[in-house]
Amino acid sequence: MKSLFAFILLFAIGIGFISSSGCKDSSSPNGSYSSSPLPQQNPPNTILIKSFAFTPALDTISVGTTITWTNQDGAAHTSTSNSGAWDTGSIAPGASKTTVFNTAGTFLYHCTFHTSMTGTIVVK
Ligand SMILES: [Cu+2]
Repeated sequence: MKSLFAFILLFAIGIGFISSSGCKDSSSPNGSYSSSPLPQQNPPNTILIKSFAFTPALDTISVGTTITWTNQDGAAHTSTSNSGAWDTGSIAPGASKTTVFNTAGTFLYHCTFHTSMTGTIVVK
């Protein structure tokens, strides 16, 4: 599942690269074109749990976004809202869980097993 996702991401980046190259070739002679922002290492709707940390620790998403929590650690973790808005329960090493954010706001969360692990989701 994880490798499939990485494949799709790389594929999407590849398509973007090819199409932007094509645009550049066929654009006006002055060569002015807007460059696209650098791709992030992982999509903003996926939060990696790695080395006892949430990455990105601060994520800004749109209302209705589904966040996938992917645990790449050797230990189980949770994503638990400080206000009780959600609780994934234990996410085993290598496993993923999802949470849908349908309410705008700023949400702080933590791991119930390791309370020093914290993160923030901003839903706009
Ligand atoms: Cu944890």
